[in-house]
Amino acid sequence: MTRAWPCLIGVLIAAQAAAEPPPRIIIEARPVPAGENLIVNPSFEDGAGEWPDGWAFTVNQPTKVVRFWADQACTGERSAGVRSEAGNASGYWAQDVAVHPDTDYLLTARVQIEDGKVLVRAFGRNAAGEFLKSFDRRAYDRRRGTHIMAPVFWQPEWIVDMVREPWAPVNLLLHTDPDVATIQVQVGSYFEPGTMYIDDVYLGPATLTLDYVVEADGIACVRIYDQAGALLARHARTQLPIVAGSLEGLPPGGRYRFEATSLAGDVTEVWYPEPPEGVQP
Ligand SMILES: [Ca+2]
Repeated sequence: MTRAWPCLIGVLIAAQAAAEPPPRIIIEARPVPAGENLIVNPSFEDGAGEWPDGWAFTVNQPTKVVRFWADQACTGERSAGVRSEAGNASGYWAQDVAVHPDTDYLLTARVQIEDGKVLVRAFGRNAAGEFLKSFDRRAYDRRRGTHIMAPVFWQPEWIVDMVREPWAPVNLLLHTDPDVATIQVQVGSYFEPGTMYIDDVYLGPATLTLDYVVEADGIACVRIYDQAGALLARHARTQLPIVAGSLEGLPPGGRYRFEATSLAGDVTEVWYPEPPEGVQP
C-alpha cells in the first residue's frame, strides 16, 4: 500500500504536465503611414469662414446631422466635428483623391468620440467618375466617452493605442481594384446619435508593425515566417513564461506564420491575418 503513493504522485504530476496548455500567441497589428499623404488639409487647419479647405460634407438628413469646424484638435488647433441627433441619419466629411489601381493604401483618421459611431470609408470611382459598388471599403468604431475601454467594432489588434489616448486611430487597410481611379474618403457619423471630432486624416502607403507576445510554461522556440517560408525572427529556448517582440516595416498585404513550441513539446501555429488559401488554420 505504501508503494502506491509514489505511483499516485507520479500520475498526478503526469496529469498536470499533460494539462499544461499549449503556447498562447497574441498578435497586435498596427498599420503605420509610410509615404506621402494624399489628403489635402489633413489636419483641418487651413480654411476660412465655416469651412476647412479641401473638404466637403455629405449628409442624408441635414436637419438631423450637422457639421462644424471644431476648435479642439489632436494636432494643431482645429478638427472636423459631426453631431448627429438621430439613428436614421448619417453625415460624413468627404474628399476625392486620385489613386493607383491594384495598390495597397492605408486610410486612417484620429477620432475622438463623445458618443455615436464613426464610419471611415473608401468609396471607389472609375475613370468616368462613376461610383463602384464593388469597391466600398469600411471600418467602424463606436466608443462612448465613459466607456472608452469597451470598443464594439474594433478588431482586437487595433486596441493597442486606443486605451492610451482619446484621439484613437481608426484604420482601414485597402487594396484598390483595377477599375478604381479615385477614392472618395468619407469620415463621419454612421446612423447613431452622438458627437465626434476627426483630425489627421491620412491616405497613402503604409507598412505593418506586428507586435507579438508568446505565453507558455517555458518556451522552447518561437519562429516567425513570411508566406514564402523565409524566417523573419527567432527566439531561443527560455525558462521565462513570456517572449515578446515586434516586426516592423512589413508589407501590409503579406501573411505571416507564428510558430511557438513549449518546453513540454506542445506547438501552436497562428497565421496573421489568416492562412493562405488551401492552408488549414
Ligand atoms: Ca488639426
